[in-house]
Parts: sequence; structure tokens; C-alpha cells
Amino acid sequence: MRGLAVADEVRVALDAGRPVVALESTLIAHGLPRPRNREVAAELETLLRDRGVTPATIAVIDGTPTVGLCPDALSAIAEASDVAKLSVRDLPVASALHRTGATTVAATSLLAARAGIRVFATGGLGGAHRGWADSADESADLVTLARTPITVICAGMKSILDVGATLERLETLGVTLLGWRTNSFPGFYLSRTEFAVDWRVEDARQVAAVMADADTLGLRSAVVVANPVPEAEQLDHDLHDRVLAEALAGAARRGLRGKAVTPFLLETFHRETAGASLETNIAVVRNNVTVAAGIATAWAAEAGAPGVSGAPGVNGAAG
Ligand code: PSU
Ligand code: MN
Repeated sequence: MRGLAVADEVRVALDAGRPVVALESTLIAHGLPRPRNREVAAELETLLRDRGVTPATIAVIDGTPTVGLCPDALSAIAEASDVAKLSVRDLPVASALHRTGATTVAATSLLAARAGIRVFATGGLGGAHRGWADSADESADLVTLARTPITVICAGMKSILDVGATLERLETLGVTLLGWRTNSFPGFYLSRTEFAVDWRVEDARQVAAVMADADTLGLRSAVVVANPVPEAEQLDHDLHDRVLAEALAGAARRGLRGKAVTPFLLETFHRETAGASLETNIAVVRNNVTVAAGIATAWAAEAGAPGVSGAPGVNGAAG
């Protein structure tokens, strides 16, 4: 793989021990409809800058894994109709064939960690799909989080997945799970699910302390911070349940497989809720980015002066 390109402002911030938050591009290219996606991409970066945090949106541009996109690159990812969806296994191909693509939670986590970034905000994680026992459809997000030292702030995972099975897999894989001011695992469009979280944190300093102690213990796995969308912004429960049934039936009818499944389900949701799920989705991401800004700031304070950053033996740093 050719070298990672790290934007100057990101490199400068990391070297100075200032807070940086990674952002994902599949969410932009395949998770949100055009042209709203481009506006949201810019808004998320502004939310971070307003809090004194440097944004690092990650994608592969003409074959170069890029950490921190310039406005043109962000537009290319948001506006082109044929942007590839890149998980970890796709990265060397996109690189070798000089392709442009958006990175999933898995690929974004890997590239962020390589660049020395420890905090990443997204909407929802990929996970075990409903019917996973037959289809074996489990997102590579899970195994990647098992071996990548990054803190991911998300609103859980969408109910298009088998949430219970995904939580079991996260436990098996040794991914640390924290509820952000909640005892209930959040349900992305909905603020709560029937599932409990074992550990609840109240503030960013507690998360930074968990990260520091994970490093001290030599763990190389991710910390997932599950942050519920505020109740006032969640999707109507009945609408949610009806559209979910329709979306799942539609995917089954079309016999969708592999990486086409998640974008199809998301698009169906946005269409069938007449945009209500889109507004909730955007609220979810904004909310996660805001919490991530606080955690990155606490982490910068925890990790201390430049040169003693907590990133433990991350291999193949930018070059
Ligand atoms: N969940 C969402 N929105 C998304 C995704 C997940 O609520 O856009 C994207 C993320 O990039 C995630 C990817 O990493 O889908 C998972 O895809 P798959 O299930 O094909 O691994
Ligand atoms: Mn899949």
C-alpha cells in the first residue's frame, strides 16, 4: 500500500498533542442522500472546529488513503455516483488500482489508528445482520474493532441488524462497550433498546481514563461509546417498526448480498419515512460528533505533552 497522506492541519494537531476526531466517508457517500450528504459532511467538520478540534475525514482518493480531506476531495466523495465502498479488505485494491472510494467504519478505524488518531465519530456500527446464522452476514467492522485501538462514538447500530447478536459478538471479540449517560444500549433511530449496557460513563474524562488504562493493559482493541439520540429527536416507534419490516422484506425479495445490503436498507428507510429517518440520522451523527469532540479534548489532556501520546505501538504510521 502506498503511503498514507495525512493533511497538514491533522499532522500539526497530532504532533502538538491537540484533539483530532476522525470522520467516516461511507456514511457520506452511501449512507445519506445527495445533495444533503455534502452539506452534512461540511457541517460535521465545522462542529468540530467550533470546539477547537481538528476534523479528519478519511477516504481513499485516486488510490491514496487520505486522512483529512480538502474540500474538493470531500465533494468528489459526496457527489460522484460511482464511489466505491471500501472495507479493510478493499483498501489494497483501491490503492493498487488508483481508485477513489469511501471508507466504512472498519477501514476508517484502521486508517485513523495508523495516523495516530484515537477518537472517531460515526452514526452507527455495522454488525450481525438479521438471519446472520444462515447468511453469515456480519460486518467486517466487528473484527476490525477487535484489533484496532480506537474509540468510536456511535448511536449503537441500526435495527436493520440483529442488535442482540451484534452485542454478543462485540463481547466475544473483546471490544470495550460504554453507555454514554445511559444504561440502555441505544437503537440508532430510537433512543433505547431492550438491551442493557454493563458500563455507564458520565463524562469525557472517564472515557479518556478508560482509554489510558486500556493502553496500560496493552489492549489493542477498540472502545465503543454508545450515545443515544435525544428522545425529542428519535423516530416515531410505529413508523420505525413498519418501515423496518418493509425494508427487510424488500432486501430479501431482491436477494441482496454483501456490501449492497446496508445501503439498500438505509435508502429504503429514508424514502419510506418521507425523510423523517434522514433527519434522525443527521441528528444522531451531529450528536456523536459533539460527544467525540469532548472525548478527544479529554484524551489530549490525558495523553499529555506531545511525544507521550498514548497511541501504543501503532505500526506503519504516516509516511
Ligand atoms: N450504519 C449506518 N450508516 C452507514 C453504515 C452503517 O447507520 O452508513 C455504513 C458504515 O460505513 C458501516 C458500513 O461501516 O455501513 C457497514 O457496511 P457492511 O454492513 O456492508 O459491513
Ligand atoms: Mn455484510
